[in-house]
Amino acid sequence: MKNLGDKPDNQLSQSLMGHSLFISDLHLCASRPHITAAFLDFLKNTASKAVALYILGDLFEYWAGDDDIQDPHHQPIITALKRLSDDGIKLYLMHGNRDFLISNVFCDAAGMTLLPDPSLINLHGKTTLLSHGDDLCTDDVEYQKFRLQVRAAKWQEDFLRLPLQVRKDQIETIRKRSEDEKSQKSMQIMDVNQAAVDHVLKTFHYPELLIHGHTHRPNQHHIQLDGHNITRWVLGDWYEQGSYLCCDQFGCQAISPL
Ligand code: LP5
Ligand code: MN
Repeated sequence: MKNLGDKPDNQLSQSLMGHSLFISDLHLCASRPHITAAFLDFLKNTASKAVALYILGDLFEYWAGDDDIQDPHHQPIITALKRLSDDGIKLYLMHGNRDFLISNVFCDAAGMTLLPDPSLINLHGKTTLLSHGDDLCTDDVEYQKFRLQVRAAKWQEDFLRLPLQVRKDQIETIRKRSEDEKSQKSMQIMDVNQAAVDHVLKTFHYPELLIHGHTHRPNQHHIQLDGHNITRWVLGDWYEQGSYLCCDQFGCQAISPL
């Protein structure tokens, strides 16, 4: 597994040539086979023409551990990603709140490089900060408490020692609880907090672009911060149909539906 740092080093710099694609929140699962088919088609016919594909979290509905790699739903996805990687397309993966247990076994099999959240890159000449986006939802206090707990290395070590089926059963319980709690939360609470966005933009020295997913509210926001013009792109989910962001040296364009 290649695991890169959070500075815009040369390895992560895209040349001015070609274009890069960004997707997130596909939530792939066996019960939505048409979305898996749309993703496989996207890899074959769209991502194959790009220089790089960035998957900014929640590729899967959930990931219980890399020992689930042999699942019949996962295999064609891994094979298609590896084929693309072998063809020379750079594949980057960032953890989402549902698949943060993806580790090196998956990444090696799929030919992907795991990116930390957040990661700063040089995107065809533009400084660009990438994130899943859940860390920016600081008003969602209950979620942030949960996040802190399950992102701790010790917790993950203990969890991954449980048998796969026990892990899946526990995840089902959390998913139900999460759905119940989300129905009680306001849309505002589940969106990014502007102060958290400003803070990360300042920390990373005012990148020209911020690209993230998670909120499922695809949009383009123009931010003026301390005299800097910054664009925040929010990626769409793939619940009903696919969508992606395509960026080259001239700018970015949201494409939806596929
Ligand atoms: O994903 P989304 O957008 O639907 O909802 C998120 C937040 N919910 C989650 C939970 C996931 O959706 C489902 C679980 C993923 C599996 C991860 C694998 C490993 C974990 C295994 C745990 C046993 O992330 C939701 C946010 C929403 O985004 C918007 O930002 O609101 O957050 C919640 O609803 C969480 C609740 O507020 C708090 C849940 C507390 C559960 C406490 C259980 C204690 C036991 C846990 C064991 C450590
Ligand atoms: Mn998410």
